[in-house]
Amino acid sequence: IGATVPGYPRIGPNRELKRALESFWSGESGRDDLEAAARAERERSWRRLAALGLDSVPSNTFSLYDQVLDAAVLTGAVPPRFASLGLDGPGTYFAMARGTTGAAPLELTKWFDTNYHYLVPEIAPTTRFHLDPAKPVGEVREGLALGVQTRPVLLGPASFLLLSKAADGAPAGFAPLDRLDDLLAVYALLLTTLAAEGVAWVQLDEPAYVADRTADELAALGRAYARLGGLTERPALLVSASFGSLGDALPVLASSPVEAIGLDLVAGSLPDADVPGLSGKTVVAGVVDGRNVWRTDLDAALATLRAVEPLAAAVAVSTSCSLLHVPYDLDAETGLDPQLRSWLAFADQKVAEVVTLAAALRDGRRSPAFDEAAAALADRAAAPRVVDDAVRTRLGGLTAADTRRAPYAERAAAQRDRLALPPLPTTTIGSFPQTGDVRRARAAFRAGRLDAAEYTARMRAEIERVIRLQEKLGLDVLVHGEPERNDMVQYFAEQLAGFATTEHGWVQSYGSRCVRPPILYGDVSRPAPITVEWATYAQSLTDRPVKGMLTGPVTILAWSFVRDDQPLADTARQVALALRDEVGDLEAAGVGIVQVDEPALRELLPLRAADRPAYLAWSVDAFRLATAGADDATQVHTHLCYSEFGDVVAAIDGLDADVTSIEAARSRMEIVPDVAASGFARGIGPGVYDIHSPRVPGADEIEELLRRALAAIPGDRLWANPDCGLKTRTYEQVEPALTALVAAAARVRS
Ligand code: THG
Ligand code: ZN
Repeated sequence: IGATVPGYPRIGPNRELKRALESFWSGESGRDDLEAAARAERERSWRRLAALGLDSVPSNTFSLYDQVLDAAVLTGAVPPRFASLGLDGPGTYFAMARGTTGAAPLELTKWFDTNYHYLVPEIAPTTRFHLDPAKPVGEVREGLALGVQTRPVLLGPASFLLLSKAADGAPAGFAPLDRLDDLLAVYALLLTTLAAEGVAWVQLDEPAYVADRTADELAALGRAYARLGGLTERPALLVSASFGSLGDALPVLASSPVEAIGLDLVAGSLPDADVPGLSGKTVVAGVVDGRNVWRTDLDAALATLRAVEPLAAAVAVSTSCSLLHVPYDLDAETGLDPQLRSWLAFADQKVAEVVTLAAALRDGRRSPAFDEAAAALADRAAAPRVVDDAVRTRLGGLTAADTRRAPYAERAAAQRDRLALPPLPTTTIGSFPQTGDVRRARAAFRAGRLDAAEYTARMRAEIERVIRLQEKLGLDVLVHGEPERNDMVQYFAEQLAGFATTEHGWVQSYGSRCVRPPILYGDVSRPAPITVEWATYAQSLTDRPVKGMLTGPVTILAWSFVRDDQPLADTARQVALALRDEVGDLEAAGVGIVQVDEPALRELLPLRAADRPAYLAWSVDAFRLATAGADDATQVHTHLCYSEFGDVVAAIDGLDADVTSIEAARSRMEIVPDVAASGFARGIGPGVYDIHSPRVPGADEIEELLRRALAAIPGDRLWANPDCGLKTRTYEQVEPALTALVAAAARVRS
C-alpha cells in the first residue's frame, strides 16, 4: 500500500457539493446537475491524490450526504417507511436523510468524538439485506477511466451494526448485531463483485472497536473477518480503525485472515505487548493527525514508523483518520498570517507528509522536507505569540475557591429577591431566527460595504424587534437573539486572543451543513469585552430580565482546532478565565442572568470508560472556573443539546449551574424521572418545544409535557423553554410555538 489516506473531504474546495445539493433540494436544478457536480468532485479528488503521490487512492469516500447512510443503502437496510414511498434512488436516499411529509428521517448523531454527524440506520429482525453495489462499483470504474486504480472504502459490517439502532417495534432484547451473519452474506457478495471489477484492495472501517466492547462484540468481529477473509475470490483486505486504540480487538483482527490492519497512532498508540499474528500483516500506520491542522513532526512520525517495523510484515503510511475532518488546502488561506501558516497542514499538505514519510521509510533518505518541518516546529515552540505570561501567572494563582460558589440555597434566595420571577418561568435558549436581512448586514459589514455605525444600528434595530416580540408574547426571561453571531464558537474565537480564523476552511458537519473551526494556537485571553454592549443595549429596552449569552469553554474547544502542545485541560482553563472576565463584566453592567452553553460537553466524552473520570473532572472544572466568579444574586444558566441525561448526570450536577436547560420534547420528557432519581436539585428546563422540526406544537400538548415534568420536579425549580436555540427556524413557526408555550405555562401556573 505504501502511502495512503483512509478518506478525503468531499464537500468541494469551494463547497461546490453543498451548493449543488441545496439547489437540487430546492428544485432549482435536476438529478443530472447534481450528479455532474458529484462526479466533478470525485474526479478532482482522485486526480489530486494521485498527483500528490499516494500509492493507493481511496474511493467510495465521497458521499452525497453521509457514508453511514451510503452503507445502509448499499446493504438494502432501507426502513419500510421510506421503501414504501415509491420514490426513485435519490428520492429515497434524501428522504432517509431529511425526512418527507409522513416519514421522519433517520436520527442524526455524532460520529465518535468529532463534530461530524452520521445518520443512524434502523435494523429490525425482518430487515431484508440485499446488495446494491452501484455506488462503490461505479466509483471504481470512474477512477479506472481516469487511469487511477482505487481502493474502495466501506464501513465494516460489525461497526455498521454497532452504530445502528434497533428499529421501533423490534422485540425487547433484539440488537442489530444479531443480524451479523445475514449482513456478512451481502458483504461477501460485494467483495466478490469488486474482485471481478479488478479491485486489488478494499478497506473496511471498524472504528466502533476503539470503544469498550463486550466479549460477544469482539467475537462478532472475529467471526466477520474469518468469514470475509476466507472467501476465495476477493480483494486483499485492509481493516482500519480510527479515533483510538483497538485494544482487545487488535489480537482478534491479527489472528484473522485479513492482509492489513490500519491503526490510529495519534489518538491511539502501539500495543505494548506482542500481538500474535500481527507479524504476518501489513500495518497501515496512521502517524499523521487526520483531524487537526498542525504540521507533522516528521522525525517523530518516522521514529514511530520504525517502531512499527519489527511488529509487522510490512509498514505503510497513512493519516490517523479520514481527512474529512480538516479543510482541503492551506494554500487557499492567503489571508492567514505567514508565520502561523508555516505551522499548519490541511488535507493536501497532510497527504504530502504521508508521501514524504513513506519515501523515507522505503529508502532511508531524509528529504529536505524533514528539515523544513523541524524548522517550522522549532519556530512554533519558541514563538512569543504562543505564550502569554500574564495568562499563565493568573492561572497559577488560582485556588479551589475560584471554582466554588455559595451553597445553592443561599444563591436561590438571593436570586428570588432580585429577579422576582413567577413559578414556571418562561424563556428561550438564546438565538432567534436569522433573517436574510441580518445575514446580509453581517456579510456587508465583513466585506467593508457597511460601516461600523450603520452595522451597529442595524443589529440594534433587530435586537429591539426581538425584545418587543418577546414582551408581546409574554416571556419572562428575555434574550437579545444573537443577530451579530455567525456561529456560537467562531464568534467568540474572532474576539479572543490566541485564536485565528480561516476564510475557506470549511469542514462538513452533516449533509450540506459546514462549519469553519477556528484555530486555537496560543494562550487565550480576552482583549476587550465581547458581548457586553449588545446585552446591555437589550437590557436597556425592557424591565424584564435579559440573559447574557456565552459559549462555554468545553464547547469552544470541541468546535475548534486545538493546540497539541499542552494538555487540553490547560487550554480549557485559559478559555474559562477569559469567559470569567466576560461574566464579571456582564454582571457589572447590570445583567442579572448569564447563560453559558455547553452543548458539546458530552461530545468530547472519551470513547473508553477508563478515560472518562479525568475528562469530566477537567471539563466540569473549566465550566466552574468560567462561572463561579458570579455573585450569589446572579443566576447562572447552562444549556446542553442532548437528552441522555443519565450518562453524564453527575457531571451536569457538578457544573453547579442555577438553571440547566436540556433537550426533552422528542422523548416526551423521558429524562425527567432520571433527573428526579439523580437527586439533581437546582433549576431545570426540559425542552417542551422540539425546534429540530418545522412542526408547531399546540398549547395543549405543551401543557401536558409541563404536567409530566411537574410530577417529578417541584414547580419552583421547573422552567418552560424550547429544546434548543431558534436560529434554524422561521418566525412563522416560532411565533405561534412560543405563544403556545407561554399559554401552557400560564395554565399550569394558575
Ligand atoms: N456550531 C459549530 N458546530 C456545531 C454546531 C454549531 N456542531 C453541532 C451542531 N451545531 C451542528 N449543526 C450545524 C447547524 C447548522 C450549520 C452548521 C452546523 C450551518 N452552517 C452554515 C452552512 O453550512 O451553510 C454556515 C454557517 C456560517 O456561516 O458560519 O448552517 O452551531 N461550530
Ligand atoms: Zn441546544
